[in-house]
Amino acid sequence: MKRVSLTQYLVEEQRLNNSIPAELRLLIEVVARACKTISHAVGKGALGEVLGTAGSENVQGEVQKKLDILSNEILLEANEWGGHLAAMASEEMESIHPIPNRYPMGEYMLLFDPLDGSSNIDVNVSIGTIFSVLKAPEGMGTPTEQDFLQPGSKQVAAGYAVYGPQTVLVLTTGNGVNCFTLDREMGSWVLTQRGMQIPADTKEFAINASNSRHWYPPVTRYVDEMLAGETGPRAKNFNMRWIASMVADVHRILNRGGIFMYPADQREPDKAGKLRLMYEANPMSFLVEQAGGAATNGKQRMLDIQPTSLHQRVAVFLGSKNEVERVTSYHQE
Ligand code: P6P
Repeated sequence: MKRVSLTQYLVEEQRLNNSIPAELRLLIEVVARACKTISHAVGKGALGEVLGTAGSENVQGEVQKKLDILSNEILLEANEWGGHLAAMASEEMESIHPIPNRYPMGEYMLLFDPLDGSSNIDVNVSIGTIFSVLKAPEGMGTPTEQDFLQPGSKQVAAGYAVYGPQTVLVLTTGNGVNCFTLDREMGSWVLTQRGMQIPADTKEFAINASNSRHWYPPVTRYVDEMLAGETGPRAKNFNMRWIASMVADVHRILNRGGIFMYPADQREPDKAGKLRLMYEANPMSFLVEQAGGAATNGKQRMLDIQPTSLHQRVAVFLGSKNEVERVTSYHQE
């Protein structure tokens, strides 16, 4: 098959769908280059003296790994000078990161979880980067947190990189989902899957079952029915996977279907689960919908949620459409 690079894909997409203005194309290529750099650092493992904790906590109160901070810095430095961004926001930073005055401001805003799945870093399990792109509001002055608080339906691009046996970049700009594999010898991203589609039905579910005693009844009912297998109300057997890296679980679902769940539970109802809306749930939900799947917080479509704060958490149900609709319907009863 003729190799199509990320650049060629983006140029052709712009020509065909006029959906990737030059500045957005530059942004995507800069983020992709930063993911290559992160992949290189991650790949060194213990040889790179980048494993272990950094002795600090992030805004979530989570212990930061050295690679969390390094990945965040790589993304900030890569994106500051290009003139395509007005500001950035990251899981690893309390407040937004405006573009320094010495650089021109652009019309896009980038949000990211620089290294998702941190608990897996030191044990060599796949981790990744998640990113989301919004347009800066018309007439915006100095960017504020409020300018970021747009529903996920306003995203103009979203993607993730998985640093695993292969390094892949999965991307949507609103015209389907495509996967690029890093050719490490050439240092280039090569298109390896066009138009990824999630089957509407599945036999695989992903949830951290150690939290089951804290779940609300709709989730307990939904999971118990699957555990009952072919003799139960679903009349089929299900399999379970939980990698504890959202990027890896979502990548599996984009490739072969499944449902990913991180529900709100009774320990901290106000926090509504663990995952963050702006730079985890929204970009993944955009990708999943573009691949024919569905994504809700158990009550409403994820991409319709009006954010109220930059680091707000949300319950997440995403993947095979028929399963997401079923578990969401249980929440309505
Ligand atoms: P738990 C990783 O820390 C993360 O944010 C997601 O990537 C992952 O799906 C989830 O948390 C894992 O959470 O509670 O199973 O460790």
